[in-house]
Amino acid sequence: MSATLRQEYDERGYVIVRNAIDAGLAQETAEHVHWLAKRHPDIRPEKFGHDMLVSDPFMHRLVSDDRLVDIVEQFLGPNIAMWAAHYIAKPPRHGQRVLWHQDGSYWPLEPMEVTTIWLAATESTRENGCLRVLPGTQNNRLLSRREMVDVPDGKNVLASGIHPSQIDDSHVVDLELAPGDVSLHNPRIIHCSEPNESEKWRIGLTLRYIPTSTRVLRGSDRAILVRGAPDSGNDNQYADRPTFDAETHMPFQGKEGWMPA
Ligand SMILES: O=C(O)CCC(=O)C(=O)O
Repeated sequence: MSATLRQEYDERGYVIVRNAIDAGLAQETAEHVHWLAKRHPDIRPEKFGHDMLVSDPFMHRLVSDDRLVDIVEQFLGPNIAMWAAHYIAKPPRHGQRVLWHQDGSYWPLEPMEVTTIWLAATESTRENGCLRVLPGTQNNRLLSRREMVDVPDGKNVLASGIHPSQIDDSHVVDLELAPGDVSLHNPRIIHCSEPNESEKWRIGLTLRYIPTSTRVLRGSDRAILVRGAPDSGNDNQYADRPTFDAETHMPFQGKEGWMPA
């Protein structure tokens, strides 16, 4: 384990890993969003969530990529599942904002042992609404949903957030990333992102990795086992390995490995 990576993550609540995956795979990830957008014109691309992705061979291929799993193994140990994937893909000019929040406020996990990988499929900059974090707030108490405010105005990816009066953003950090870079963040760190009013897409993929010993309290959730074994101490559910089908899935490099033998 890179001691610096862990130290930075523990001190600041986030860390950036440059070139975590190659440009070709980042490009395929962006293409996946455009492919999904054609199939689901009724769903905003900031909301391409886990249910749409959990049986998709490209998503299984991506989240199981050794380069990503090797990173999270340093935080989570040898038995790892990816419990929730979500594309937050902000289209040019009218991409939605994400209000200030702590991820753990929303999650049915016990204990809250989880590391997010935020994967940049395109450039993610201040201009197009990159992720913004408040370093050090990973040491704050996790707020409950009742302590947050609802903002159901249709302009936000999440319809709730921490009340602005509770936010001191004087030390905010913009996590500007290039395609293929990732950032990792702690489930307690306070973070947000601004709308995308630029001419460019901002495509990010959030991947929530857990040790298989973390109990998923919502029985309907299916995680993707990416390394090691399930834990006998819980009955977490796992998705089957999907089979590539040209009618229903986006073609991708290596799809042959996902076809029947
Ligand atoms: O992608 C974004 O803009 C926000 C991501 C986020 O809130 C998260 O990863 O929890």
